[in-house]
Amino acid sequence: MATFADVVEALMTPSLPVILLGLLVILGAPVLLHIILASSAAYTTPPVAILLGPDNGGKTALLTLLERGTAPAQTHTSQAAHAIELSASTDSASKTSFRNHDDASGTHTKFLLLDTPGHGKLRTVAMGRLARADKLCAVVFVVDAAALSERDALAPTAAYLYDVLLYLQKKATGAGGHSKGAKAKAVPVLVAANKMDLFTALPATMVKAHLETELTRIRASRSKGLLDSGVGMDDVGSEEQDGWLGEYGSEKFSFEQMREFDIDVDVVGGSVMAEDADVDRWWWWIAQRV
Ligand SMILES: Nc1nc2c(ncn2[C@@H]2O[C@H](COP(=O)(O)OP(=O)(O)OP(=O)(O)O)[C@@H](O)[C@H]2O)c(=O)[nH]1
Ligand SMILES: [Mg+2]
Repeated sequence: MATFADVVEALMTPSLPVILLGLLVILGAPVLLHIILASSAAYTTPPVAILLGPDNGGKTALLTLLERGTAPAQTHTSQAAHAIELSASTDSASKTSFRNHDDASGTHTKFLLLDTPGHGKLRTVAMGRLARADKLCAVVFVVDAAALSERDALAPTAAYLYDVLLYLQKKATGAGGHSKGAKAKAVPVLVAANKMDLFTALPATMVKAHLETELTRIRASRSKGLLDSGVGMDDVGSEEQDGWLGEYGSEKFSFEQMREFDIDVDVVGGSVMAEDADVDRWWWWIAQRV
C-alpha cells in the first residue's frame, strides 16, 4: 500500500503525467477564470436609455431625482453627457415607483441612464451620443410643458424632436448613416412633458397636439424643394422618401405615423420638481423597455 511519502515522491518525480497535469492547471486556470468573468453580468454592457431635449427641460433634474431619490435644489446647464446606472423592475405594481430604483431584489434589469446637454450649441454632443449608444433601448425626450405655449420655445423644441425622430426612422429603415442597409431594432420614444406643477403647463394632450402641428410645419418646409419641383408622388426616388418623416405624402404629421417604422411615441405628463415628484409613469415606461 502506498504511503503518504510514496505519493509525494511520485508527484515530485519528473514524469509525463505530472508535467501534463501541471501544464493543464497553469494554462487552464486563466482561461477558466476568463470564461467565468465574461459570462457574469458585470462584463455585459447594460441597455441604455438616453435623455434628450432642449435646455431647461429638466433632464438633469430628472436624472438626479432618479439617482438620489430627491430632486436637486438647483441644476446648472449641462455641458457634457453624464451617465448613471439604475435598475428597473417590472415585477409588481408596488415596485413601479421610481423610489424603488435601487431595490435590487427580485428580477430587475440594470441599465444606464444618459443625460445630455440640451443647449443648441451642444446639439452635436447629444446627437453623437444618440448615434454611438449601443444597446439603445429608449429615448426620453424631456420638454418644458409650461414653455411650449410660446412659439419661441415650441419651434426649436419641435425642430430638435424632428431631428431625433428622423434619425430613429432612418436607423429603423436602414437608410443613410453608417449602418446603411442594416435594419436596426426600432427604439421607442417617450416625450416627457415636464413641469406639470406649473399652472401655465399645457396638459399632455395639448403638448402632443402642439408638437404635431409644428412638426407638420417643419416637415413641409424641409421638403419644400421636393414639392415645388412638381414631381409626382409616384416618381420620387427612395432618397426623398427616406428624408420624409412619418407617412410619406401625408398632409399632417402625427406621432402614430411612426408606428410604420415600429417606433412608438408616447406623450406623458409629469413633474420632477413638484412637492411630491410625479415621475412614476415615466419610470414605468422606461422599466418596461430596458
Ligand atoms: N417648476 C418646475 N421646474 C422644474 C421641473 N423640472 C425641472 N425644473 C427646473 O428647470 C430648470 C432646468 O432644469 P435642468 O434639469 O437643469 O434642465 P436640463 O434639461 O438638464 O437643461 P440643460 O442641461 O441645459 O439641457 C431648473 O431650474 C429646474 O429646477 C419641474 O418639474 N417643475
Ligand atoms: Mg442638464
